Amino acid sequence: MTEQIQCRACKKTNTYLFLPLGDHPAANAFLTPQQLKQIKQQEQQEQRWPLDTIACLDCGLVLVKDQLPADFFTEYLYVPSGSETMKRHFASFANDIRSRWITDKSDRVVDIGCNDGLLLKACNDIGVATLGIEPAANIAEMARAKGVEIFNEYFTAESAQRIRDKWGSAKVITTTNTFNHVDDLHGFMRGVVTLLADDGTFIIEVPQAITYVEMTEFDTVYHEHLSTFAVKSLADLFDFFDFTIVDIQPLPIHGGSMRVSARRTHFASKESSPAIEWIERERKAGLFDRATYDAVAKRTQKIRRDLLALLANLMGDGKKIAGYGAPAKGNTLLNYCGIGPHILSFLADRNELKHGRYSPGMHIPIVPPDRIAEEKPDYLLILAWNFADEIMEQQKAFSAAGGKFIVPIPEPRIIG
Ligand code: JHZ
Repeated sequence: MTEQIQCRACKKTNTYLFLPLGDHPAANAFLTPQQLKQIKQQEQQEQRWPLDTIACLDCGLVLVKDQLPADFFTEYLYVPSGSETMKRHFASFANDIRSRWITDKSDRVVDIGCNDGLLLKACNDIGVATLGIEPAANIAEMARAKGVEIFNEYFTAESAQRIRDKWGSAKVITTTNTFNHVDDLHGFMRGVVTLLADDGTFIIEVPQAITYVEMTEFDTVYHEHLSTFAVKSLADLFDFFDFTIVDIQPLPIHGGSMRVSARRTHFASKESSPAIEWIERERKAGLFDRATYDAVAKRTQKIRRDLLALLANLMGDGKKIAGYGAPAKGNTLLNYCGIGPHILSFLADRNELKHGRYSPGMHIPIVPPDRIAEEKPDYLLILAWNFADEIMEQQKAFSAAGGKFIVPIPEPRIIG
């Protein structure tokens, strides 16, 4: 199982294909009833691509090589606003930006991949000027409805110049959970170099490779999530552009993320960069060793075996099981484990954009959470396990009535 490809962060070719998860459809391609009918009539499956998880043994980037065709999504169904955790997270991030990096009333924060504008609305509310960059038309409209100014195109080295010509340079560029969707990281960084003010700060939030490894978060990899970053991957990438990491904050969201701030090296000191200590931690955690990834692959296979055995036992006892959450990562897990509507009668999710649709590949119906009280399943498999606490808190009535939860990651367990 070796395949040498070039790492999209450090550009080296010391890569190791350690976890082939099989052929998967696009994780966010929830099917409409018409699309599902068409697939069934033609006795076809939706389009699939190999989901091969690869590690760069030089910088610790965990990456997927195969990608969806350009412009695959004309509309995007993920919005962060359905979660109270995310609302609190972005409100606190907005305050952090204002207190640490904004020095003048005219300073502007540009958020690349601003989705429905949750972060920028929080910035606007505390008097910080903003601009959102969002190529997906449907969610760009949601951001506009919150009063956020939007540039409705992809961010590239070329569009960065047009943005700068129209709005001026950015004092802060943020990008939360977008960097991990970008194939051409070097092109993206050229855009950052063009748009960022000389004394500006570039802040990204991304899932961390170290928690991917330690918690066996195999499901967070899908064709849109092309990269899970180590601090070393970012430090190596920024080095090409003469940027230095000046701050790293670990974040609990999305199962373990980090907020990394970088500035032009002449505004920062390489010698005192927090990256040095973090990279040492990553080395100790085995992020640059083949054996670490062999162990992740083994633990992933064990999760599949244990979860399927647990669900089979419950069904054998006549228990009714449904899923809670229809996150993208849930579709990696469902397709990898082969868990379909014969096991989970529905997936309850608060995101209205997903209601009435079917999960890609496994074709489980997505319904509003009210259905839990109507159908009274005995168990809820929490696919959005990164929000398990918030979800269990909301579903107190379900547990009070005797319902139990199954959390699949880092190993399947029953709660309640
Ligand atoms: P959630 C997304 O991944 C998509 P996903 C994207 N690819 C990305 O980069 C990562 O985030 C970081 C629902 N829910 O956020 C809402 C409830 O129903 O873990 C969501 O559909 N009730 C852009 O899709 C899903 O669960 C609730 O109370 O894996 C959570 O999806 C809560 C809290 C959530 O991300």
